[in-house]
Amino acid sequence: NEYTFPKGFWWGSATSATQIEGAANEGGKGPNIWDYWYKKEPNRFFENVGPEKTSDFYHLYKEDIQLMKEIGHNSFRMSISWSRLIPNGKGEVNEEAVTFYNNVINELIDNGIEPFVNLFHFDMPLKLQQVGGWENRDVVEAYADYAEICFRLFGNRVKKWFTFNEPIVPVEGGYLYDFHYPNIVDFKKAAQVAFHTVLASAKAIERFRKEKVSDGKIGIILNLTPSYPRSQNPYDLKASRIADLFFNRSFLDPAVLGEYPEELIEILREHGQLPVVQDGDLEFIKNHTVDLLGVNYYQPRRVKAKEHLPNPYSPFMPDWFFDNYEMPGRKMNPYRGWEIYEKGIYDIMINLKENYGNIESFISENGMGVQNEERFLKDGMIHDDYRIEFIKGHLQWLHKAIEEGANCKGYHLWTFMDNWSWCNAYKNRYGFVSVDITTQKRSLKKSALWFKQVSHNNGF
Ligand code: BGP
Repeated sequence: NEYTFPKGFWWGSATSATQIEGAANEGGKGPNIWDYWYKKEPNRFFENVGPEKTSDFYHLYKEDIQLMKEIGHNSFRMSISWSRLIPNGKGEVNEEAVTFYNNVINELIDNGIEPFVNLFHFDMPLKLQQVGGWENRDVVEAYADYAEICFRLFGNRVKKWFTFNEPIVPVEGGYLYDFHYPNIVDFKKAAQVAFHTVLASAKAIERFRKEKVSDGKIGIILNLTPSYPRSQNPYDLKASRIADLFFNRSFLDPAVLGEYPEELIEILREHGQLPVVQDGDLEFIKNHTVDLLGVNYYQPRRVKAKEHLPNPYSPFMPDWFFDNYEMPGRKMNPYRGWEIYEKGIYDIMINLKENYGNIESFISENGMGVQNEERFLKDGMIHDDYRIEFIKGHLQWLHKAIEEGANCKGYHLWTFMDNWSWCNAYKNRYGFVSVDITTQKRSLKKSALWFKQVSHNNGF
């Protein structure tokens, strides 16, 4: 090997319940916001493909776990669908769901694959959204109860838990930029929702530790988008620092350090945008930080100082403080449109090492979405050499960070198999395994065979 990773490195992939399970109206599952929104507006982004069937993991999980094993997974991230387990969000537990998740967890373990279980991946139970979702503090308590139920049911076998995946995305999508339900644009509500999810994560951690789920660990998964200024001039630097405060540190600091950055609080105070916080909340957050951090990394954020002052009568937005900057010559994913910047993964890891106590971490998502991937089909296999190059490029930088002391324990690709996604149905394909959505036939892509070798050799 030219690049060998630390012994026991976690090789695998990530998924989420709504995106892979299907069976949305089966097995006693209650609706979540995605089932509801799709039904209400099937043409919004969904192109008439909803989450009701997706890749049918609910029925095909055994076959899928065999494929995971075949391609060298030693770990796999899934999420529990809150509204499958507890159809109304609180109250009665659905026994069919308990059986399903027990079966999946046992099947993974029996095949030598460690389950990493996430409690919330964008999928608010509809009943709870109807009372305000994360805007409503009661939902924080309902979530803590749900978390505790999961720890009690599955904690004897699941040793890696995550309170949230990308909690900032429902804030941005649902309350700022109009791409998640309830598609409201209101910064003050966004700040409240963000605060309540940070608090909810801390409450789940409290329940976890009270439960003493043996030697398990609990973490959070954050999408970190390193913020790079156009230049070193003080205006660009400030713009970049503020973007970092809004989009990274608003969750990273309270989750890992237990404290919000002072400068962020000052900005919100100055503009009258602070959320409602009860006595004791900040101390509670301080006392319930994570053991483990999952990092989802797709692309950086490039930022420059504002060219025009924002209109003070327009609604307050993070974008008052910076403009996005398209760096000339940046490398783009030609099949989807996101920037590819492999070194970002290194910068994130070094930042965690230097400023976040070198917390135990892993890459919990990284991946390359490709539209119309069938065009790379040759002899029955998708030859996704671009994905192999993408993964390699990121792993090389990750390796360098580890050599320099970063405490990174693994790499999970987004995603195991092609699946339904929030705002593009089946358009962007990311999987190691391709899925024909009419027949549900699975086929390994070339990257899956390559990854099998990487996992087998613990490097490449
Ligand atoms: C992450 C989410 C995933 C997944 C991925 C790809 O932000 O955690 O759920 O969807 O992005 O994004 P997309 O499907 O929009 O291309």
